Amino acid sequence: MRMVFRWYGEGNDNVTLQHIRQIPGVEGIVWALHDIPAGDVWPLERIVELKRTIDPYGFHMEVVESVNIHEDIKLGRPTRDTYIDNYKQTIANLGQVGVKTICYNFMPVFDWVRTELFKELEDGSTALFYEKAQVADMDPMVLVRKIADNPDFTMPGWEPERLVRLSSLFEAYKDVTEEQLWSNLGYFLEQIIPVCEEHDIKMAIHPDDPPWSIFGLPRIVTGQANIRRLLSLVDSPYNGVTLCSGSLGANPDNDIIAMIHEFAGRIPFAHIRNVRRYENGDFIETSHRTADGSVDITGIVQAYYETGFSGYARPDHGRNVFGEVCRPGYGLYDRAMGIMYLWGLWDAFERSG
Ligand code: DNO
Repeated sequence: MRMVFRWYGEGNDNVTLQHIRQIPGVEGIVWALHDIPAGDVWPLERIVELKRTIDPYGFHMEVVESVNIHEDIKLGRPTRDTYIDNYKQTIANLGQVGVKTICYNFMPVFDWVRTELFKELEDGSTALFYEKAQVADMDPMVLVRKIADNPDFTMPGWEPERLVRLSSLFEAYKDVTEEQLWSNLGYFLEQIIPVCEEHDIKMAIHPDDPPWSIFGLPRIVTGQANIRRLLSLVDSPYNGVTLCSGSLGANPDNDIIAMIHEFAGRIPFAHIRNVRRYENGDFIETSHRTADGSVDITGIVQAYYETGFSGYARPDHGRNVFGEVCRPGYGLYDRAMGIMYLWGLWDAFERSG
């Protein structure tokens, strides 16, 4: 297990590289050029500039999260070929600074969705919360109007470019079935994976979060059978998955430990975090500790240990604790505690063989 830590970049993140360096066992920074719109090439100069910032702290930058996919690729529009060519160029540029894994997702329109950013837990800390009924009852067009009336309206994880022309996007997806989305994903991967092989960079798709359809949009990376299908679209070790225990864990039917065993060798990147599920389908993010949520983090780390996992891992969303001022889910303190828990489990499994 090679521990890495997500950082949004200077001026974009209150967490500093100096502080990240003080968390035991972190070897690399998970990064992205967050201001480059999906579909554009990531310029080599910008990548090298960031490398110069990170290098002095002794971190590698082998993991990128995310190079986002232009909606035209997901929609299978004729213009997709231009955006796929740009993606290939970005892969080549990333290869030049030693990137080994690209995390991405194939969720139409939205990335991760929550209904509350600072929901209070019983100990007074706050965490990201998802109220199922609120999203289920929300008319996407009401959402579109809300955004149009308030240009600053946003939700965590929503990349600004996805909000542009939201209503036309909903319109465009109206007739896109899950099968079409699968076929568009297959088309993309067939073109990208040979380029990844050439540059020794693994693609690692992130599961849909939450792992079910929202706002009537198709979502296809939601569970074990779907991930199996995804991996068979192009049967190469370069076509892999970011196994996110928090995203998949929102659905009680997902057996993450079974997935780690089945997909061993095809998981270049692990996101490890806990969620507490409620009977009505709501969920809240908790500390990483097994006892605090519904996901068996102990069993998950054990499964990684038993399958000889040598990929990258990062703690995922933390709670907001100790009054820290930070991006929701991405504070220093709770993610640092999460890392120590993960290492504690790992070291104990290693000791007992
Ligand atoms: C949330 C993240 C996701 C993830 C993307 C990958 O915190 O796990 O936003 O970065 O879905 O493309």
